[in-house]
Amino acid sequence: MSHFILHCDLDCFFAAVEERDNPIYIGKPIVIGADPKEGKGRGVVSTCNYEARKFGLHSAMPISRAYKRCPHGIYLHPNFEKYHKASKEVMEIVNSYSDMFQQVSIDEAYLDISDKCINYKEVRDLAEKLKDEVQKKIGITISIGCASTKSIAKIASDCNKPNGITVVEPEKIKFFLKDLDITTIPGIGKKSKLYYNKKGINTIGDIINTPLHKMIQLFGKNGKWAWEIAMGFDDREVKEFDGDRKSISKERTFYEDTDDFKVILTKLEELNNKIHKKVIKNKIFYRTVTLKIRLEGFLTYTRSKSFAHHIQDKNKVLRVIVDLLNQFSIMNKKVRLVGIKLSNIEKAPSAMQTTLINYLAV
Ligand code: TTP
Ligand code: MG
Repeated sequence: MSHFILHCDLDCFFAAVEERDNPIYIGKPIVIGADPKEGKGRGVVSTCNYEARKFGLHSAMPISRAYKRCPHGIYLHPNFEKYHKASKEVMEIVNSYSDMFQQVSIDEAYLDISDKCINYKEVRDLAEKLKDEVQKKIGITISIGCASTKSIAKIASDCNKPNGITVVEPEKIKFFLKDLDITTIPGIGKKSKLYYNKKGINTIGDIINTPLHKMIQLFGKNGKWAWEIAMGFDDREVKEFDGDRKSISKERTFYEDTDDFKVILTKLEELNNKIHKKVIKNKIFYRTVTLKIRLEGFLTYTRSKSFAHHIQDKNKVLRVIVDLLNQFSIMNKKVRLVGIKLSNIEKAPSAMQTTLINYLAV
């Protein structure tokens, strides 16, 4: 059976929700993020609309730099409640097109529609219908990539943004990929790009023309992954929780760096609650808890603690997090990001046995 996979990604998501709710913003540069304080603000841009992108603005750019480039923009504080509601509504629609659904972030999801379509014409029609339904019911646009693998679908969804559908049939994968910059491969960022470029690899076509053993010799594991993606090899399935996953984590950047312990702890509690919703839904047990902290200036630290046995206990995790946070000397620096990771994970039922053994051993 052919595989038909969609990758759906909302267009400038937070900004799109703001435009939807305030039509007077349409056509003007909208920037969501920290308060720019006329160029003196700290923190970063969460996202911006296409008008703002024309001035070179993008996600994660310091808000002070954004303000210098675009002082006449409309700067808005993020309204997460609103974005989460919109995300949930969109994801419900996406999920209604297939049960094989995997949400991977607030604004992107994969959908396996292999049993719903028999050819790429039908795949395109389904994607069109889905896109129209989201636009009509939620009032924001979505871009969709359609292909036989997750990685090609993801790369494709970015090719016709905003509000576009890109279908890449299996026999056209190499043609589609060959001129794209290597950073379109998820996992090759700005830093790796420099390294790849030094070795003469600029486009995905250059990877296609390099034998696998050479890619491994030059770039190790990352090279092998990049080569497989370039060749269109990717057998990862669309599933809500990948059983092969080694960890589950969540992190957040503060809109303004903070040294307020209460604010930091509240954010960690929020992250812990979110992780545990997933943990419970997917019957995950874990042994190790890691706290991640990034200070202003981008120094990042992690501290971990492991339990003797697998557990699934939100309160225990929070206690560990508080302990780890207390051990942490932040040297009068402000905190930019916090994260929690649960690792050494196991899925029920074998994990259930472990806890049963623990229970009996008590
Ligand atoms: P993205 O899908 O990366 O960006 P986007 O939807 O704004 O724009 P595009 O049209 O290119 O897809 O991220 C989704 C949302 O996540 C984004 O609207 C805001 C938030 N976000 C941040 O808060 N910080 C970040 O650094 C990034 C990349 C995203
Ligand atoms: Mg998006």
